[in-house]
Amino acid sequence: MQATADRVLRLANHHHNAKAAGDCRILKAQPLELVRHRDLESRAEAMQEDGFVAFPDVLNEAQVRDLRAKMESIGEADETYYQRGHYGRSAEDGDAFRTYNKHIGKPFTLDASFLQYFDKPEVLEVVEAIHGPNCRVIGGSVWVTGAGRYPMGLHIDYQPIALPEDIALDRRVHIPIFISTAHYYLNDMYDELGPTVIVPGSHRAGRAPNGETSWRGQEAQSFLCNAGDVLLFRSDLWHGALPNVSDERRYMLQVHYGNLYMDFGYASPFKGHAVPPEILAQANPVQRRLMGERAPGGAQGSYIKEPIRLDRRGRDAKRAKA
Ligand SMILES: O=C(O)CCC(=O)C(=O)O
Repeated sequence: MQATADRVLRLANHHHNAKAAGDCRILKAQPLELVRHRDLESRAEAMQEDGFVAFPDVLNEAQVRDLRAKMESIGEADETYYQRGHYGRSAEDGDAFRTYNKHIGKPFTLDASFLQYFDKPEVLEVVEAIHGPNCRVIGGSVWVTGAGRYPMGLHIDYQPIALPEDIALDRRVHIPIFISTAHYYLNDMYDELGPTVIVPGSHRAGRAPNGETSWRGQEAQSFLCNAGDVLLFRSDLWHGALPNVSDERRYMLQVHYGNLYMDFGYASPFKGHAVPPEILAQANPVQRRLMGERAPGGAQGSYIKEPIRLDRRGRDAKRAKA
């Protein structure tokens, strides 16, 4: 382990996303200056230009409190989620220094109350604008990370088309956003709590980071926000997280969206995957569509320009009327 001027840590091994050269961990970052995009058009444009958009106050204080309590209550006993190793402590410090890491995938298969985060209107309208009206929820997670959580190296989540940088930068080249992730933050974020870091615009690198901490002079910056705010970012944006050097737990909910053809069926009860019927019964028509339900007789290719709205009987409302 070697620290460079206390800002970067280089590790021989890492556990996250082996393909993305995550052996370089950022320890300190300047805070990102947040631009408040207020309408759909500028938010959708920010996803193309900057690779992310922030949504302030998606959840109010009571909703933050409820979601945190829900995150605490699901899963196994608390003790199950401690793992060996603690950032900033060596093996000589002994077993007392373990790190809490509760990461539960697809929480909406465990509890119907997680469905409501699929279709928060201001977030979903941007998701539909970038992925198309027949987009899908393709996964998600509850993620609670305690003191001592290691920094997460810069990486990308998904980038199917690698390009030489000069081509990726060419404005005539338009790479679709295949996957995006919404992060719901449930703490007021500060540097010591291990915020997400991003390199604005780095989706135009055309490749994953390779041990770098910046791209074309743009350093990774920390996303500091208030509890209840949401960050939506595209899967080819370089991102990671600072270490948690506070004594608090960080609470975050992830919802992964994809365009129609990124629907691996792994969230979809309609493709043989396990969302229990009692949970499905509580999903509204939009949430069902986001999980892959197809309106009977409804087309669903990427040529569809507006979402198919289901009527109360689960039919394509437009066709049923016609
Ligand atoms: O924990 C974070 O803030 C970043 C999460 C992340 O990079 C990921 O899930 O790929």
